[in-house]
Amino acid sequence: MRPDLSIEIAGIRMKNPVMVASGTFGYGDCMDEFYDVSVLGAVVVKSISLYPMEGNPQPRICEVPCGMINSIGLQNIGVERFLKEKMPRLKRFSVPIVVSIFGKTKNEYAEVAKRLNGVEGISALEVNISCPNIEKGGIHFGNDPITASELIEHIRKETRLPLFVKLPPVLGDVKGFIRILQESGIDAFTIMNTIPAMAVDIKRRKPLISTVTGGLSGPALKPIALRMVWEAFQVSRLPIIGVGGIMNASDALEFFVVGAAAIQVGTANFLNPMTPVEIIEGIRGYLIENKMGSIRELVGSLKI
Ligand code: RRO
Repeated sequence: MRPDLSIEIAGIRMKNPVMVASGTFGYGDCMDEFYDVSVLGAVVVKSISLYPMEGNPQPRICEVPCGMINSIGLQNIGVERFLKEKMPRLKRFSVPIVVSIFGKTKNEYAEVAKRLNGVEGISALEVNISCPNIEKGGIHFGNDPITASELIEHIRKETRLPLFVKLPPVLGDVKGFIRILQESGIDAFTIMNTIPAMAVDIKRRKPLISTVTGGLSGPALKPIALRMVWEAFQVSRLPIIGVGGIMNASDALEFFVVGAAAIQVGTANFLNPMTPVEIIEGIRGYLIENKMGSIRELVGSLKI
């Protein structure tokens, strides 16, 4: 018998627990050249702000031995153009669309949420309180659980859509953060964003990206993200979406075992766009081999 890969998060039914992470799939414009996007559990689009943003100057991406560093700086077309130019095509994918939202202020986040509320084809919002590459907003809301909760309560007033919150990686007290934030009206945690990092060109003695520091992603993140998901799982009554350095099915399986209800594939999309599809097949194979009827049996099954 084929195992059941389907899950439900915040009332959203997904065929399987494999999503693509924000910023690694754009607005889905060219990914359907590689595969039928409707095989995915869900798509998270690049963070959208109230007004268009140009992003940071080049160079804004560099490779490092264990992954890559980016400083895109929230480049996006703004909520109005997103709705007019991108949503009509995205909703035809017949896959849940999660829109990542960003603001420089509480009111900006809330305004973006308001404009996305009730739009056909949008299943949830992922509140990005963890972008490491901007001077205002983003990470400044993610450093402390009280500030983050106030932001969520503000956004909650403007939308009936389920809210995922994407956390930063550097939290002193993960359990304390989760305990407070889960009372704010959110529906799921996305753990985690990139880690502030840098790289240097020693010939020129210059940073490899224009903003000096950026966000590290890729394989280096996996052990850190796993530990965060595991700690969050101990105290969370909400589902956890695990993300960080997932390059193959085996990486993804580790996240389910430590408590993730779903996962997101990020940097791996740049290396091999087929990764999410291969991961779905790999998870299915593992469940068959281990005689498990459902992915849900695996979640939080770590033996200590
Ligand atoms: O655009 C970015 O520079 C960016 C964002 Br919004 C984010 O959430 N995480 C990241 O590594 N880069």
